[in-house]
Amino acid sequence: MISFLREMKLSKKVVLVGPQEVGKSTLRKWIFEGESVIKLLENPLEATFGVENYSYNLLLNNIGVFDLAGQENDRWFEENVDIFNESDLILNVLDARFAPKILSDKIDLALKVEKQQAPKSLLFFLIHKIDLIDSKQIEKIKKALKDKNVEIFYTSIKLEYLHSTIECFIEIFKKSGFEWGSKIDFDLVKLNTQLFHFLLEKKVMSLKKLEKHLDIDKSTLESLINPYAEAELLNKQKVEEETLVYLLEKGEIFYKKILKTFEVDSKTQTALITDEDSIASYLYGLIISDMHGKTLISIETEPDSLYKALNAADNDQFDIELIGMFLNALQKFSQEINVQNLSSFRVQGANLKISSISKRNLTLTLFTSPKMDAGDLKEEFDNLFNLFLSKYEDFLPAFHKTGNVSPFIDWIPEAEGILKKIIIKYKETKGNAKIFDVEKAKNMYAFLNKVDEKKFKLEKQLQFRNLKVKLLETIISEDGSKFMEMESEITEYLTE
Ligand SMILES: Nc1nc2c(ncn2[C@@H]2O[C@H](COP(=O)(O)OP(=O)(O)OP(=O)(O)O)[C@@H](O)[C@H]2O)c(=O)[nH]1
Ligand SMILES: [Mg+2]
Repeated sequence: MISFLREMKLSKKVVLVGPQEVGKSTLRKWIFEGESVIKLLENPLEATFGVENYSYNLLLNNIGVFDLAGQENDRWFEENVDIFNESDLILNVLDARFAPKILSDKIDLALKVEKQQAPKSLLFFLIHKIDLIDSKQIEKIKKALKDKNVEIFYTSIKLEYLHSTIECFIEIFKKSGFEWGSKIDFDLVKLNTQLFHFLLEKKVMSLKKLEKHLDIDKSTLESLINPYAEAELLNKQKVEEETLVYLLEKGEIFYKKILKTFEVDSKTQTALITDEDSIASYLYGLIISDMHGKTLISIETEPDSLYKALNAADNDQFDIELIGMFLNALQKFSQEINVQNLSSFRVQGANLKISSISKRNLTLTLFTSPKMDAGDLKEEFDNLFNLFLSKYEDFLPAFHKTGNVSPFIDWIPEAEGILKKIIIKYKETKGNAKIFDVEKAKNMYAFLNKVDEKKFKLEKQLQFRNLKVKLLETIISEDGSKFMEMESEITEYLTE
């Protein structure tokens, strides 16, 4: 199941299509391999034959790129339309010098084929080589295409256009959800909340209807529902030919409380934490729970900090147990969830971040303020979790049998001390690093592209290209700390 989801979500199919010599392979080489644009313009690539497949890793995504031959463009849109099947992203590259009418026809044809073959795919058009036309012609094209319901980017790899072309690709990748894994979590959280939402609204739904409404297949739906059924939050019942699903009272309470729990608006929340720079203003606390959602231990960074943060929305019967259960249901789908932003819970005013790590059937869940990026401290929290696991190694089997959590309480003072140290260190190193200057990074990326790599030895050329691809990744993911790490290395090239 997990590998299925990984495959489904993390491996993306990208198709580059368009007439011959429009610049498809050039764009691929530049974006995914970091090849110098100067070189690509001076020494053109050979024409592509048939389809060339490449596999790239951008951020956490494994991206399969299908670079299609322009010579066979008619074939891709007529006989061999299957090439588009299951695409996540289709980039249709067109030459800016084409007459508006030709551009318009090509767009219509691509839209038609996409609708038939890959309705779930994103389709973007790149009107490329705009360096070869003047601004009047661009305006003409824009005017001619203004009624098309499509997204069009105007690009060129000539230096003076590079900055805006980079912007285009960042937007394309962001829109395509090529992120560092948060996409998978977003979908999972949404799936779980939608399930409850539909059941609450409709009272009873058949498996078939749920499949359709949630837009997932049968086995995914089963894996989604079964943990909740086991926990007696919902029930499945076979009636004649159909299996009906409905929420049990416990499930209804569970969902309503979860929603309420996350309805923490920013005003209430900041009011909770009096000292803006206190440990609890970064990390409210953590809980460790088992695969059934039972809490082994919860640790707060200040008295009641976690309780207050979770309980701000006048939810007096708050039960920490519920959170673990919900998160553990999500865990059935992914080894490590990282719910970046709780707006994905379809709850307004959410102002709380949750990240989890799973090990040996247990889950450690962190509750942080939005100003903190728990991802930066992954290693530290990993170590903390390992410490817990080794400390209680002998006791865990007994816990699984009896559910007795009392021995874990002894660990609280030590864990609190470690959490304090982690946050103090985070605050120190964070400094100005957290403010990620996207503009600066983009400018650097544009500058790097101007560096004539021919002056480097081959080995250094490769390092340099790699650096460019990495920099693009940090820009897309807005990863400030990674950028800081790379900054001096980049500056070295810029001053050389
Ligand atoms: N002026 C200009 N030329 C470009 C630009 N991008 C690519 N080229 C040139 O366009 C030519 C064709 O590039 P390719 O990437 O091989 O084109 P393709 O679309 O892959 O062509 P096929 O493989 O035949 O389908 C090369 O000479 C590139 O240097 C650009 O932005 N401006
Ligand atoms: Mg090509």
